[in-house]
Amino acid sequence: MKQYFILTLFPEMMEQTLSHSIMGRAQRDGLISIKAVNIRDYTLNKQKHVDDYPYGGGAGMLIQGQPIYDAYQSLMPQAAGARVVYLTPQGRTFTQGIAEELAREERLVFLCGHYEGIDERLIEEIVTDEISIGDFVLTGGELAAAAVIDAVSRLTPGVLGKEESFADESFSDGLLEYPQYTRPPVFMGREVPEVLLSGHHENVAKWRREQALLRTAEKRPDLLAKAALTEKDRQFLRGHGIEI
Ligand code: 4G1
Repeated sequence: MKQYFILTLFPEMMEQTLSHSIMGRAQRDGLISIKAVNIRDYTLNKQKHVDDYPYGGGAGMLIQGQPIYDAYQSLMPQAAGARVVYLTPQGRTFTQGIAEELAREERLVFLCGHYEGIDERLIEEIVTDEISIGDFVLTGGELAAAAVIDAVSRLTPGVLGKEESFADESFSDGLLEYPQYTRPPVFMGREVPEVLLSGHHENVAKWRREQALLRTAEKRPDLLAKAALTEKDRQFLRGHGIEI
């Protein structure tokens, strides 16, 4: 059982977000568990404030160290020794490789910031990993934590069914998906590529590989540079004037 502990001001948001589809099934199947702790439950003032002004002035507020630290301590001894992942724009950018690294852990603690972030001393004291899901502005770290938990859970044995995990393998070679079609054979005057209707499995596989290569070269050349390509793939791309 993979255990996730989340320190957040919005525990219901985390529980709800992660209760659907594959994540919901994984929890019901006892493959993963999610315990979201409300940082606000650990405030010591009667107004239940968790934030305060930054020393030195400036815009916005910060979550104080004390309620986060006490919320973290409430997870002991269950989460003792677990890595503590702080979702923050200053972290290393999340990748499938980092998901694979985190999937090896039995227990993970996630810390979600709000307002302008959290007191630096709390980061120094408990955080082991700083991760960002990308360069844009969010209201809080919750959606970032949900994205990381989803990606890591999919790598946990049993979480995906046979079909689902087969479909996932395509990303592992680092290419984009080939174009896909379902019924009907003609939609809005557009036909499904003939090869897919031919029943010729070898030709279908070849077409799909080539489409994945062309599509990745066109839309995400950065991925192509890192992809696991065969000599045949390289030859095909060269034949299409794509140098790698
Ligand atoms: C400066 C984005 C601030 C945002 C520069 C991706 C963003 C956590 C993430 C911000 C957050 C940039 C993330 C910004 C995030 C404190 C609470 C930080 C929300 C907060 C590019 C607000 N991946 N953002 N600041 O968005 O937590 O993980």
